[in-house]
Amino acid sequence: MGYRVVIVGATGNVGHEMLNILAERQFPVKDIAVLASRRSLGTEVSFGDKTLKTEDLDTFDFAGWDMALFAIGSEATEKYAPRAAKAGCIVIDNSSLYRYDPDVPLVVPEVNPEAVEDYAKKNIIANPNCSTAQMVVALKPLHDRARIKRVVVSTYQSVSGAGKDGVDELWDQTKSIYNPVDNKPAEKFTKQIAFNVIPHIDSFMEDGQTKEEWKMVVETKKIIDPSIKVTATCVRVPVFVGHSEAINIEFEDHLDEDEARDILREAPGLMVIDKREDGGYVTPVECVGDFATFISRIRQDSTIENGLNLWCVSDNLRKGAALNAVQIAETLGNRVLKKG
Ligand code: 11C
Repeated sequence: MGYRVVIVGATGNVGHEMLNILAERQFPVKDIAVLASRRSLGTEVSFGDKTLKTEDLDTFDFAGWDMALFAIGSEATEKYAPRAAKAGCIVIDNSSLYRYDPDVPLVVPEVNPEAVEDYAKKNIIANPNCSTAQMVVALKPLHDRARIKRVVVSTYQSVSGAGKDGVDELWDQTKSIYNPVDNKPAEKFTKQIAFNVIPHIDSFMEDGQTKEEWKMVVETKKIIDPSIKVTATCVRVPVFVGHSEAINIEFEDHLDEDEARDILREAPGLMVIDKREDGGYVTPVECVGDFATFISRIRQDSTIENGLNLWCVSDNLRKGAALNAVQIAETLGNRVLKKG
């Protein structure tokens, strides 16, 4: 028993975390293949106490494999995911390519686990954007109790969301900023990221929103409820790992802060740390490597009839990407494939 699992993009940040999490959660793996582009071919990666050699994505035969966790960009996904899906291997895709396709379920297992059962039209299941994943885990139990009308969210997103180049740019700029000889100009980001914040993630759309902001709107609707209105401002901050969000929620029904705190404490995937004292909240450096999404600063918004504010922090490489993908694999196993 167990699953034959492929990791596509095993040498990247997210692929690496997928391997760690499969091992940490003791996912029932029967066989595992780790794939990379020709450029990284032969690179070794760790899986538990094993060392695996990457194989060539271009020539790999997906037939006979149960599922493939894709952690490569949209362009490469477009080339390889249909090939895997056609060969009967279910694709769990971390890119944005299929998220908005009505024939592809977009799944956060704490929120809409039943949606994995709709995988068969394309043999593909999509993983949401990191900033959406952590927010919907917090919103769903509150929506079930008091019906959310509108969400206003501001994000504080770490540089690892932009990949290894983003992490390197923050590191290099931070080291060099007071040394004019060695000054590192902005390359990955559009402005200096060290000791700064940038109100721009992904490309601009015609209406002035960025694509990252738009993703939070449409993905929340697809995962929870199309009637929820969302407006977002997404900001890059000089933090290596961990996205933070200040979320303002307007409900149809009254929900007081104590009941909201109790609901969030009981909800799957969440950890409430909310003491009204110095340090009684979670910051991104404390969430790194954790599975939970942390909720702090729960309080009434007295400027509207039924409003709450909260602070939400999560490891964007985990809940925002690799952990959610592995949870989808677990859900698919438990609900559909049943080989675990
Ligand atoms: C960031 N949220 O922090 C992005 C990274 O659609 O999967 C993930 C982009 C995506 O830059």
